[in-house]
Amino acid sequence: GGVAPSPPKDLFVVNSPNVEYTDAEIKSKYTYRTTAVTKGSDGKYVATPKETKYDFKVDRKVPKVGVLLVGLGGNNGTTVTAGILANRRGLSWATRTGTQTANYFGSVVMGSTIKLGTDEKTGQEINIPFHDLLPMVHPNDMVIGGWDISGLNLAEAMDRAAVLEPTLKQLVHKEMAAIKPLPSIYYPDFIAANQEDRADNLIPGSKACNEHVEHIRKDIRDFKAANNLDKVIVQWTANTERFADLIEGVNDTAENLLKAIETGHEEVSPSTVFAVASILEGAPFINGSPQNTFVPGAIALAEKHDAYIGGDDFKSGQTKMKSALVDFLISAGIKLTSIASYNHLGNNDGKNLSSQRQFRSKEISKSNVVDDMVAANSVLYKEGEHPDHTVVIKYMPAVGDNKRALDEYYAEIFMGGHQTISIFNVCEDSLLASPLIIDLVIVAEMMTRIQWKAQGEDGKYGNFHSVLSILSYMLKVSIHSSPVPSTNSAQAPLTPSGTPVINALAKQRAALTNIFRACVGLEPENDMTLEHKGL
Ligand code: NAI
Ligand code: DG6
Repeated sequence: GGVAPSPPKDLFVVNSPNVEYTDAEIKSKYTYRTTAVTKGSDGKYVATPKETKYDFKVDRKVPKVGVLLVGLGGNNGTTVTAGILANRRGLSWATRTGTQTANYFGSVVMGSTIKLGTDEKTGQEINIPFHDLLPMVHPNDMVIGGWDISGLNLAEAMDRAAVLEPTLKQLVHKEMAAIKPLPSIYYPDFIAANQEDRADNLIPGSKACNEHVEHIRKDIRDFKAANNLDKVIVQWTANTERFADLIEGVNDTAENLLKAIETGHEEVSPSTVFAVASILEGAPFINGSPQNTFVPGAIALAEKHDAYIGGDDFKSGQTKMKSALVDFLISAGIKLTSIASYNHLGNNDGKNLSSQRQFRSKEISKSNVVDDMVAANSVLYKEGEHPDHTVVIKYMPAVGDNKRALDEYYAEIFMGGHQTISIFNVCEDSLLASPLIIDLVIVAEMMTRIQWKAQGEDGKYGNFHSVLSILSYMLKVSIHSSPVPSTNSAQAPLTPSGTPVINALAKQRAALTNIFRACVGLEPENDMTLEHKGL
């Protein structure tokens, strides 16, 4: 299926000697300004402004892109597919409150704007759709497919998900019914036992093996050929798995991981098999669930093959609010002392998470999202001091996909006073996650078409690092290259190797917009507005 990609439209050009447009490329010369800090023998910091000059190169040809979702028949899989179909056809449907038209609300790429600059005459801000900053893929042009251990076609699966309005479901029924998920791999120990009754669409075998990797690689190739695609992106939106034990000699290096797959080691999860297959096939792989799919060996394999990976766990509601609110509180000089995060939901995700080991994966990813903001403020927090933080998830079938998240933020204010902020966040979980799935595809794909190098170096342009940390705005936990292996399965996400983790939402968005701006030779967005503060 699918339609031919839309031709790129340039909403703006950059008028600068540092930017060159050719039919095939946009090239920019960019000066990256940072501050290098050293500590003198007298204990004083010395801050030195530093400039590094880079050349960026963007491939302007928007490719025809296919998206393969693992877990296509789930709530997210069916919702994002129906949403794209509805947008592609410009559908409107009747609801209790009136006519609703398809949109991409909740997608940072499709729904938000960036400041291009200020109007020379009026001094007013000129804002443009984020999507127009670079020649990005349009979601309407994406071809969707994927795997599921449940064999329902997508019309039946969409009914089971109980997310979308019946009037909309009717309009997309025919196209949805024509999509049937490919059989998938199922290693029962990795997801909750309560999922067993939907596992009826399986590739034979219940542990990792080379045949499974090869089967999935062939699925990717076949999908690409059948739909005449330039590129395929694979995303895990299947059930949350338990953490895999990190074991030396098994999943610590690329070679050991491949050997562990070959010998059928029981600590290789289905999601890791999908990641390995995608890496070997050169298809970017994104993990939308919290488990440690990217064991050290998988990251090393991606680095070895110059393949792109991103993860972990879609950051859709409670955690997105948290990474904005905690940043606000601590940046405002307010001492946050505890966060109590409770939620209940009644969809299949909630059912799977009612099992302790799968809940533990989610608890870890939901908990480690404020550390950087706390560590950055030595005025409020002593070394090692941390707010209390607890995460509770309960399965409540009656509320379905309509997740309720209750958060209490308790903080110390001036002179021993206290502030309590209580948030009650109600949302259709899959309607929040679907636009993130789209953003992850668009941004990951865009990153495959950007190359860069330090100026003055004779060397060739290079790719961004395999681990696409730029995706972290959409994801809860950043994965890191070269992590330290451990044998403890209930650990925090992979240990960093010197790459600073940024959880603060505004900083993550700034990284996304400013890296894209650099590609067209524009300075980072700044809000100094000196032009309006004149003498
Ligand atoms: P879901 O349970 O409705 O869908 C998951 C699908 O994966 C099911 O259809 C299941 O049959 C399938 N599946 C399980 N194991 C599989 C395998 N090995 N291969 C292929 N398919 C497999 O869950 P939902 O709501 O769509 O969420 C999907 C994932 O995304 C969950 O892990 C959830 O925790 C995560 N997530 C969801 C967010 C949201 O807002 N909806 C946000 C953050 C993460
Ligand atoms: C309830 O915690 C179920 C989870 O799957 C979440 O809905 C999902 O991880 C979204 O997380 P958050 O914290 O961004 O709302």
